[in-house]
Amino acid sequence: MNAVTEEIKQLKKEKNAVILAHYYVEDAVQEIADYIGDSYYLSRLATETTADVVVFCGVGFMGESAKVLNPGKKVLMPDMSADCPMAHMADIAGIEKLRAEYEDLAVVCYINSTAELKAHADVCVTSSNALKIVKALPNKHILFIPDDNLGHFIAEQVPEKEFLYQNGHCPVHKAIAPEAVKKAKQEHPQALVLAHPECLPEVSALADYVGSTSGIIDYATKSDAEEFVICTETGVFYELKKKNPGKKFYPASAHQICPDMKKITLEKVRDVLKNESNAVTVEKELSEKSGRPLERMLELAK
Ligand code: CIZ
Ligand code: SF4
Repeated sequence: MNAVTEEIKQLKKEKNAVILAHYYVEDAVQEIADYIGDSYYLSRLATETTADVVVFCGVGFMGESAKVLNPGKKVLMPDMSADCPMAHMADIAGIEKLRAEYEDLAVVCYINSTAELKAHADVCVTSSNALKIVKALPNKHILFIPDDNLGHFIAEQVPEKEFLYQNGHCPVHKAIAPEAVKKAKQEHPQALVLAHPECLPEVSALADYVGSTSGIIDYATKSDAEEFVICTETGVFYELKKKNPGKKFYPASAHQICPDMKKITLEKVRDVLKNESNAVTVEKELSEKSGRPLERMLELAK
């Protein structure tokens, strides 16, 4: 065990802290985490933990959601500049304009968004429960923010509703080109293609399975297949390989790396634990307003 890891272990005990890591962070950070998962699972975990301090190894919107769901907990972010560009990709004035135009509009906000955007939404969704929730809404018009690609993926399965978008996207998933996926399929003809719905519709159309990061890991683990082409951030390879040492995993392209997730290092985890710095704060009114669509999500997803 290296010195930094040893220090983190000590500090964790001293401060009664828990370390949560997203699937997309560096392997070394996933290795020292108490729990690894997707953003929603980790935010919920923060509610259940008896720890006094939660270190959230992920990007800004994740720490923010964890804080909104657990206002009494101290949530620390190893790097405050680790931010998801997609989480900001919607325009509040535009949302309000559309509300005035369409009387029955429902604003559906992917959980991968800032608290400010959530505060302007009617309901939040994750990639796993979006279909169920959109179907359960009485509204015909759905403004899906901020991720167009997830929106399109859901819209295809609910043809009776009309979807509107605001051009948001994840640059990492969007950069996975359908041509690269086709090439990877040719190179590995036995492999199944597993994709995240943040990918372009042309990529999802080529996939054998489309689902959340946890969905992809479960699918590969339960499958009889031996080889897989993975269309999401390559951080998931850590858990995929751990759960499936005998199986082979290939990225569809060389660029499936989220630069913001990779800002989290062991040294930064140690420093925030030591100094109890980088605590997430969400102002009370914003916390209440963004908490409402999250609660509605939990209600509708039951
Ligand atoms: O693209 C991301 O950042 C994802 C899939 C996050 C999450 O866990 O929902
Ligand atoms: Fe944001 Fe995409 Fe990075 Fe996820 S992978 S944090 S959606 S930029």
